[in-house]
Amino acid sequence: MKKLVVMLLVAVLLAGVFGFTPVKADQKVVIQMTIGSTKAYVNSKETALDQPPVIENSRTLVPFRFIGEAVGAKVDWNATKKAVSYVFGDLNIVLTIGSTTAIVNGVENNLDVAPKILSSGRTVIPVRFVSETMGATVDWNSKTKMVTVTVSGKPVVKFNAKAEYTMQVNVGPAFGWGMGAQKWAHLVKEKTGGLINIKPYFGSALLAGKQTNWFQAVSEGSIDFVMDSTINASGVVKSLNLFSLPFFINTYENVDKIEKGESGKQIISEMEKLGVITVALGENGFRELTNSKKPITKPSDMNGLKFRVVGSPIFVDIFHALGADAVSMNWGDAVTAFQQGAVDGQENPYGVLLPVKIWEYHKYLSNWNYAIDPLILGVSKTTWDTFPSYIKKAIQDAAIEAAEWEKAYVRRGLDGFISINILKDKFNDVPEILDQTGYVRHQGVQIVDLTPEQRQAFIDATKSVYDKWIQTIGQNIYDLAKKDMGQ
Ligand code: X2X
Repeated sequence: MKKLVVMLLVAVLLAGVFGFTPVKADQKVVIQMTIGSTKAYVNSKETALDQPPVIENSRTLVPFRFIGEAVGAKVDWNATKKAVSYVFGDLNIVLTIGSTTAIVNGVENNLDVAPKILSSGRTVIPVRFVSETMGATVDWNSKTKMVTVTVSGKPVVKFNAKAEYTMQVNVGPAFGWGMGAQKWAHLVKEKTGGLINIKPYFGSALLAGKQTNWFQAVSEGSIDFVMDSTINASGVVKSLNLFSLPFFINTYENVDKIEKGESGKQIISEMEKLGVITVALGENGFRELTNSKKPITKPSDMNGLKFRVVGSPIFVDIFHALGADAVSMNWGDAVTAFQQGAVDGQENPYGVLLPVKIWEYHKYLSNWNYAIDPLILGVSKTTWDTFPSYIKKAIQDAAIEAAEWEKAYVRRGLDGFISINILKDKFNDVPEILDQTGYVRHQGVQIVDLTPEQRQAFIDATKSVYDKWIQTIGQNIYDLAKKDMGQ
């Protein structure tokens, strides 16, 4: 009886303070708050805040206790640690004053803005992070400066991770690309407190070496993660052939502009519709031409030579347009073909030429930068949809970091000092070989740098490829890419 009276009293008190009855985790709740206003609404019922919401670093901060209790979470304040905690269903969120690290079920998440104690003496926290982590949606009306949090009423379900998640990688672990894949897996593990364990399968081991099958496997969900080339997916995602259009994207600035631009966004959203979520982009690199027969300075030098290309039809068209013979082959078979002289040449970036020791097979290299292949750091949508938002965030943050390192690693020495400085300043990494071109030359390879006139002859010879392939890529994507590059 006494207990009941106390409980009733508490309920009355709460209702008095907050003007509403706290809700349960499985109820639908709509909370509206406006910047600078102490009037808030919970399911249309007006209530007073003792501290109005504020904006900092483009993020809305709201009183910590109010939002937690309005959503229906249990809220706690630890004065010693200066930490706010929310318990909502199976979820446990801890935010610390002044810290941009939030801990969600033991997993670290980065915040754009740290919780703080305002001059009013009230603690405020980033509303979007807390609400979205609890599964609510957040709307921001920039006109009225009102933020609306809608809790859907879906109960929070504890996340059960698989013991192992698979990752497709076409090359081996010693390539910059392979090291990038390991870095991504490692960072995901670290950022998720060991919960998400990704195992890279090198050499397309899960695809029996058939590198051009990865997109299909990832989109179907038979492989969870991928760090692989756009070339190997371009048979399915036709717009990816943009990167293989001969002599179209000829500088690192241009590839960066496309990746960040509208054309890049469209290609990524096309892949998402097909079931592959791109969380970051790495790079294989500008593909250069090598062979065992002679220096190549003009298209006619390629007559009668047979080149190994990837099993992506645009490459066969390009080599035929240049008057050469081309044979499609998986990477797994290519090195044997170089060894046995079954082909005279091939094309691949420095990031592949060095670890494969191309000088053991080919003594001639032409720097012609004719195509580039970004690497997609992707997740199967089937797998992605099983992750709570805080896990998704950890996976994406890890991918962005791994891709930045990988891109700088494969570009090092090929873009002046830009990438060398990124490696050194951001990653405290000084690789042994900094001058990749010089290193290959030092191994006895004769390197041709095409003059602008020589390059023009290759461009002229491959014009016919444009007529056919712009249709396949999509005129719209092609036009957007030109715009992105400022052409
Ligand atoms: O097969 C190739 O040439 C490689 C390693 O560059 C790709 O996977 C596209």
